[in-house]
Amino acid sequence: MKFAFWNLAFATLLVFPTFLVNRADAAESKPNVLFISVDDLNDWIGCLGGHPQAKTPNIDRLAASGVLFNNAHCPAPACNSSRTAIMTGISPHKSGVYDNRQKMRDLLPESELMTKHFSQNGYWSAGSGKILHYFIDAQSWDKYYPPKETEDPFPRTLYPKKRPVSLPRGGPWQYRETDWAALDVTDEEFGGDWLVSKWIGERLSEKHSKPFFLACGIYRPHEPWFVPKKYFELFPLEDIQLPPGYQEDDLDDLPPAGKERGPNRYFPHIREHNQWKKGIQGYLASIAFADAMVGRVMKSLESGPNRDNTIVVLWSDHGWHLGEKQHWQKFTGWRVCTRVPMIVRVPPNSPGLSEGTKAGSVCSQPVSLLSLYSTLTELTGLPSKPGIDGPSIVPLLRNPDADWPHVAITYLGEPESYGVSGKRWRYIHYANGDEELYDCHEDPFEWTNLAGKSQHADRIAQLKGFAPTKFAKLIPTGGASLPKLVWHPSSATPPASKPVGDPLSVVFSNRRQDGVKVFWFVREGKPRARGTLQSGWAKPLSTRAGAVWMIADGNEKPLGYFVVGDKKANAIVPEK
Ligand SMILES: [Ca+2]
Ligand SMILES: [Ca+2]
Repeated sequence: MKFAFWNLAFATLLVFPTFLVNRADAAESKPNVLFISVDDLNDWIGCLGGHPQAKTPNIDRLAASGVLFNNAHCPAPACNSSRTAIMTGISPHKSGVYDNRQKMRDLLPESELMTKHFSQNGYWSAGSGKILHYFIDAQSWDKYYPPKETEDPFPRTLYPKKRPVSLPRGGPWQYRETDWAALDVTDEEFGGDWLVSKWIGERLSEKHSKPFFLACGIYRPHEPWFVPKKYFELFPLEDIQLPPGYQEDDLDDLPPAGKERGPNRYFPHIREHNQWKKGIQGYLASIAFADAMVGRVMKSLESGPNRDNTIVVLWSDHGWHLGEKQHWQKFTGWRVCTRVPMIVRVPPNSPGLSEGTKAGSVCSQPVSLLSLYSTLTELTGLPSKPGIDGPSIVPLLRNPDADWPHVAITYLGEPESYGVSGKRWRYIHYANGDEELYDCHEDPFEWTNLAGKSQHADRIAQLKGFAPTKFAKLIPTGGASLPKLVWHPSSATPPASKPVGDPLSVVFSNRRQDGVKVFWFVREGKPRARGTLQSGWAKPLSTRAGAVWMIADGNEKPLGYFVVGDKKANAIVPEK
C-alpha cells in the first residue's frame, strides 16, 4: 500500500510543474546537519598537504564534494576552549574559557549550545563520541551514545594491557597517553571510534520524522596513538619522513615569549628514545584510522535516505606539533597548531543557500571554527542566536572568492595572548607584549619572524587592530581548586555506603599506568559498576555525602576506595 502511494506521488511529481514541487519541498523539509569533528587533527590530510605521506582518501573525497577552507583556524589551540567556543558560539576572550582545566558550565551556566538551539527549533539533536571536553552536557542533547546520563562520551575502547608500549615514562610532567602502538585487533575489536561511526551510521540510515542535527566525535588522532595494526602497515617505519615544517634552528629569531612556548620536554625525550619517526608513524596511522571512520559515516549517509538533504561539516578542534619549533603537542599560536581542516558541503534547496555549494571549491579566506554556529543557523533558516560571535561564512560558501573583511583570531590560554590569521599574514601577540609576524605565502612554516622589521610596522598595527581590547579574566574552575578525598588503598571489600543529602559532583581521575574500573557501593554493600577510567582520564560523577566508591584494576581486583564528604571534590587514584 505504502509502495503504491509513493509510486503515485512520484507520478504526480512528473506531471506537476517543477516550481510547485520545489516550493513544497522547501517548505516541508529543512536540511539535516551531519557535524563531524576529528580530535587533534592538524593539516596532515591529503587535501591540505601538511605531510606528504598522509593517507585520507575519505576526507579528501568529502572536501572535493563541497568547499574546502584551506585557511581555517581554531578559536583556541586546546580541546576545551576550542570546543566550548564552537558549541556555544562565544569567543574565549568573552567567556573566559581559555584552557583545558576550566569547566565550561562553571563559567557559562546558561549558555545554549548549538545542538540545543537546533532542538528548540524543531530538530532532533543527537551525538556520539567526543564533542565537548570529556563530558556530554546531557541537557544539550535529545539522544547520545553512550547514554547521555553517563556524561561519558566514549564507548568501550581497547587499550593495551601493559603500558607504556613504546615511549618510556619521562617523569610526572608527561601526559600518560603520549604513546603509540599497532594493536593486533580488528576495527570492531578495537571499538571506540568504530562504535561511534557505527551508531552514527545507523542514525543516518534511518528515516526521521524531524530534521536531525547529528554530531559525530571521532577521538583519534588524539593520543594515545593505539590503532589496529593495518593502519600502521600503511606507513613502513623505514619510509617515514620528518615533518616538512621542522627546522633545527627555528627558535633563534623568536622573542622570549615565543622561545618559552616552543620547546617542551616531550620532544627531547622522544628523540632520546629514538621514537620521533615511530611517533610520526603513530600519528599518520591514527589519522588513517580516523579517516576510515569518516568513510564509514559518509558511506552510511550516501547509501541512505538522507543523502540529498544533509549539510555535512567536518572540522578538527586545533592542530598539532610533531617537533616543529621543538614542540610536541598543542597549545601554541603558530600555524601548525592553529590551522585546521574545515569542510562544508551544502545540498541545494537549503534555506540559507538555495543553490547549495559547488563541488571542488576551495576557499583561502581566513575563517574561524567559531563561525560554525551562525553559519549553520543561517543555512538551515533557524532564528539567529543573539549574542554569539563569529560571522556567518555563508557568503564564502556562495562564492569562495568573495570579499571577506574578517580575520581568524586564536586565543592562547590566557588573556592578551593571541594569534591573528589574515589572508596572507599571521601576527602573534603575547601577554608580555612580545610579537611575531609571518608571511604565510612565502613562508608557510613560519620560519622567519618579520616582527621588529620597520617596513612591517603598519601591517602589524593593522592586524593588531582586529584583536579585542578587553579580555575576560582567567578564572580557574572545577578540578584544580577542589579538595581531595582520602584514598584508602585496600584489596578488601570496602564498607557499605551511607549516602545522605543532595547530589554533588566528584571528579574521579586516574593517575595509574592502566585503566581502572569504578564501582559505587550501594547501601547493602554491593558493587555497582560505573564504567572504566582510562589512564590519565578524569570524569565527574554525581554522588552523595557518605557514598563509598571502590576502584579496581582491569580484572576487577580491588585497589582501594574513597568515601565522599559533604562537598564537591577530586577523587584521585594515585599512580601506585
Ligand atoms: Ca583536541
Ligand atoms: Ca625561525
